Amino acid sequence: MIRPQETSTRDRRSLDGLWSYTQDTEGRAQEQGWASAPLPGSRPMPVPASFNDLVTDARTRGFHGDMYYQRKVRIPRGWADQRVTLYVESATHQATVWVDGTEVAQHQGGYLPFEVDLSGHVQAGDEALLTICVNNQLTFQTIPPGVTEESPSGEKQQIYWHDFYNYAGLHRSVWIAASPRTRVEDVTVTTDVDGPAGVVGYDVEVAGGDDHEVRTLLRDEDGEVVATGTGPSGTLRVEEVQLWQPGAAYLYTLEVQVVRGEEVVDSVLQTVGVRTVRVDGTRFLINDTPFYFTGFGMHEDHVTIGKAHNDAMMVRDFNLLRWIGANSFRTAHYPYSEAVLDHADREGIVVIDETPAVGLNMGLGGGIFGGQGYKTFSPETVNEETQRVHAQVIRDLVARDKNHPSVVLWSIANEPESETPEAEDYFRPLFDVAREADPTRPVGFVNVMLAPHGTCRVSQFADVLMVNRYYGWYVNNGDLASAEVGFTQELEGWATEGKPIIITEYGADTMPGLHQLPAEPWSEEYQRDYLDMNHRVFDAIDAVVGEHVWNFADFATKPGIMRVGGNKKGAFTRDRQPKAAAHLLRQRWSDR
Ligand code: BDP
Repeated sequence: MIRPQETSTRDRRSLDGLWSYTQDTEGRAQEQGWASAPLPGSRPMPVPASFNDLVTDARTRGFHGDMYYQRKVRIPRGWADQRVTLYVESATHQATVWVDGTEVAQHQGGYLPFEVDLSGHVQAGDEALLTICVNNQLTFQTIPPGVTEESPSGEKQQIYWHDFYNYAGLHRSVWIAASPRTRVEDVTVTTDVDGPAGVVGYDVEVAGGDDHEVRTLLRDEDGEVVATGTGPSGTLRVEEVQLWQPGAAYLYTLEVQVVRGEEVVDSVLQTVGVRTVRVDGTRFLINDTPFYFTGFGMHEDHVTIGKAHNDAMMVRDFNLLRWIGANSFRTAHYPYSEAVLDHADREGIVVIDETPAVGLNMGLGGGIFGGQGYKTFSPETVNEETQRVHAQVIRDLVARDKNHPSVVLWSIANEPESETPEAEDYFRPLFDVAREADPTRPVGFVNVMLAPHGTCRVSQFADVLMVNRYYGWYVNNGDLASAEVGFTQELEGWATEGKPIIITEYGADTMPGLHQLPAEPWSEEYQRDYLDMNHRVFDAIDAVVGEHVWNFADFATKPGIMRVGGNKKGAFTRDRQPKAAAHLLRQRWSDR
């Protein structure tokens, strides 16, 4: 599918704003026909937003189940004879959609978009009642997984094994869009470099008719056409190409036209950054130049709006990345808004793109996340059906993000159980799925400290070793000298694998404003000393090609004895002001 866009043949309307919203606390929505009439007892709910932090009572905030969003939609009169679709960028985690009471779609997975063909359900010029039921429950067959348990007081509790609050709602924009019936349905772009020339490969899928041809035009940033092509697939050669480089983005625009004679039936625009990505031994090469990742694991997480996308917050975050000298980030632990990847493309920020497969590790329960006593992989827990859903999420992620030059590496899971034969069996085929979906980018997953070098059975499948390590925090807390010895030893082990290593997480919880000399855990001084120690370890090992501090900013988690108002490992506070460590990072990264 093609994201809604405005071109000479396409149009779109944002449905962002206030919707009506009701939680189905008693499970009566179906029998009472909520999808075909105004919602009972509704309250206004902004889209995009997480619902959780907008409300003031604990029960509503922590609700897990079906919640209904509703609004009226006027289909523009000019859209007659067009294919009218609904595009939902994110409904966390499941959605059912009705138009005037008729069910038109269901979708699984909270962080990737879906499109609904509304043909036959709406009329140009008319108004329709749009209802979306969003369900935020996690099960062993969802990605990420979770389970519902009954608490001693008889309340249902949502348990999950990931360390961020299970925000839910319509987190990103919702659109209605018009496109021609004979239309571009998908575009895949690949890029290569041949001396001073760039080679742009394209593959176009057309739907809704055969009596047409495909034409492509590639324009530079000044709008000059630099190459043209015909046919649904081919290559365009750009002499004296301007490469997309980390920190120096250059974006061409590919126009894909479906033509009948001289008539342009459909026109779609796709930005293109010409760059190559390759792993060579222990080096990670972008445009055949060794690249060292500096930056963060981030979260889509903000005060009040929770996991919603917001352009102002995004621009602030990217300005901070630039200020601190970061060249990259990982979309921990789920695909981010498409707007964020567009911005990374424009800003020349490199992205490790991660699926929402986080928390497939019951071994991490140990008091941090609750939910103890489960086996990770078993017929009753993470099983073949989960693996099928996981495979689909990988395909959907690649389908959505394949054309972003900023994305250089796929992470198919964060910290899963990886030291057991069951894990090996579960992950082997998923790496194949990723490589089949995208043969052009390296694939990896993020290894957890519970599966140190020599015990992990999944890293054999990865092109790049991504490891999260907390020497000096979760182990050797307060004893940085021992942490340095332990971490060095382990990394020396990983370095013998002959693959590039990215430290995808290292960090120490820090209360902003807490100062202690000599430094002790939780103080701003300790966070600095901790980072310094880690950097000494990385600098001594050639195979280390990147460092992503955990986390960019403090973020919300569910309550727990390890969390004080959320996770405090941010280099920035949750309202995006620097802790002392941010200045240290700025010095280190700006000097590189
Ligand atoms: C790792 C997880 C990350 C957590 C972090 C932490 O990948 O999501 O937030 O540790 O404990 O286990 O701070």
